[in-house]
Amino acid sequence: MKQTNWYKDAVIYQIYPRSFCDGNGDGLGDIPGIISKLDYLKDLGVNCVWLSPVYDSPQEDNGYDISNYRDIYKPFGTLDDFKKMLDEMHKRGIRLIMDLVVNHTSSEHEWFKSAISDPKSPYRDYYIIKKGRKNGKKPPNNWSGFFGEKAWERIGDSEDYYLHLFAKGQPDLNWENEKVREEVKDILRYWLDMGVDGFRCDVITLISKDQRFKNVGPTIALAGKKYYVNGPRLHEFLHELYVDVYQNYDCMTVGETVLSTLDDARKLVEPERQELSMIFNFDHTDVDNHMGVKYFLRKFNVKRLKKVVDKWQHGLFGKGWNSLFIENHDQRRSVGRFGTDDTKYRIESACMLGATYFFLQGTPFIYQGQEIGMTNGDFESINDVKDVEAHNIYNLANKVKILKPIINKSLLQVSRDNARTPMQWDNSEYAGFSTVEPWLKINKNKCCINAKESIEYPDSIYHFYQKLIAFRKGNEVIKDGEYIDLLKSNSKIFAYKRKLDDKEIIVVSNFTKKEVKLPNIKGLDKFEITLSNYAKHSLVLKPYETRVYKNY
Ligand code: TEU
Repeated sequence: MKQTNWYKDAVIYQIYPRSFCDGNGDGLGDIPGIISKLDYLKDLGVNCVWLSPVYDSPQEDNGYDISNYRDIYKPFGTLDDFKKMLDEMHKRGIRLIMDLVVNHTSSEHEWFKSAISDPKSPYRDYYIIKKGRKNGKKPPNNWSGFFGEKAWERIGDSEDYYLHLFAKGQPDLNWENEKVREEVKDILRYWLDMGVDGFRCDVITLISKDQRFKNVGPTIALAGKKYYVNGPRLHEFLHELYVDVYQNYDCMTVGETVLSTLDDARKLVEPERQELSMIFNFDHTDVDNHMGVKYFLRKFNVKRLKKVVDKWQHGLFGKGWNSLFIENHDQRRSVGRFGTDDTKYRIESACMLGATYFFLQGTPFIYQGQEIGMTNGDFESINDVKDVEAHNIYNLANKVKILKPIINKSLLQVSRDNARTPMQWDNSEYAGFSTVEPWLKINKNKCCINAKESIEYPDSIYHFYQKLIAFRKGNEVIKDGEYIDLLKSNSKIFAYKRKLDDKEIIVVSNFTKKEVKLPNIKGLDKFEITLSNYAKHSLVLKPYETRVYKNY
């Protein structure tokens, strides 16, 4: 089937189902809730949704632990609800991409239950099960995983262990086994045949493990990553999925590629290699931490951000396609981050960040609530957060003395639950999200930060996002133009140009809460301002002011 590359013209809205809208009054978001908000998404202007997992799951990691890939988690609805949602989205010109979580399953999946209960099970080899060292007293090697735990769990009192790079309830699949790959292809076809338009591929760069399962020397975190990130057969496995499945549908894939470098990314997205349509790189989410560890917070500096953006914009130009995002369900909220302010200048800040990333080359993603400037959760203690990652790290910090003060200080601030508080639809008791107490604490600021208010107020962040989306639509300069950083060494302003033949767009953003003199940008007097978060403009940029100029 002809691939139309529709994703290059998409603006994708991410829905985290348990926190979006509760349609049946049980405190948990669900599919009927999503259906009731589709007109809201259409009015915003997005034309694609990425839906975080809705499959059957014990929810140890909020659905990223799947126990049945062909059914829906009951509290979220039924398959019929899902089909209705898909149909209603398509009717509104909105495509749907699903989350594909196939590095691991849930430990409640039938395959895993069979694999561990019977050493002769045909499913034993679906997982990575190895004999421990010292007659089973020590795990097969010293690898550790993403949630601050050892990567191996002993199977009962046997000598065997299974590998889990995330929580214990998320055993890694053995992609060396051809049967596993065939199962994955069948799952893909099942959803594509139902009409879904593509997949966001969870931790896809972890699927191939170095089969020597070697020990590694001391490391701060993620011991063994050189053996399990971008493993030896990664590209071969992805190409196989493309050839056997993706190329038969007009679909797209976006890989979540933690720890990938630009060189890795090129290999993943160069169209002629036939692997993925695009990837999420996380370099910009690491500009405010040390050594890529989010708990080791570091003061933000816009020059570092510009450097990362420049690298990726040039690095993939003409070679592959970028994804653009500032939030997702694993990141804390963007407003209040990246040098911005989530109190006095919340609206200015949110609009400025929006304009700065929206006109880069690539497909923009908006995470639910970002379009109304939702802020981090107002958590007071670890008891307010539910995320398995936060609790595992908290327990680890309590065991490791030197980590304790660092983690205690940053845990609530960087917890993934900051992005997972219920969507604030209005000012009612449960924020219009539910009619009962929700699964996670609603932020008190629902009183003034909510979708209803944002829709009513003409100068809101929501209406600014509508304009960002409308301006991007069909704009060839934004889609295909080259990227030029205009003020590389300026430590307050992010300014870039997009250029296609003689058509040019310039974005100028003040990343500080102070007024800053507009620097001299050659030829700017011939441009006109087409979008801004301030009504009046002078030779001084106001706090968090952003201006989008064009010369045509
Ligand atoms: O995330 C992968 C991942 O690397 C994150 O766990 C990341 O390390 C962490 O959030 C940083 O704080 C994906 C999903 O997006 C995440 O929600 C899942 O928990 C994880 O995979 C396991 O499926």
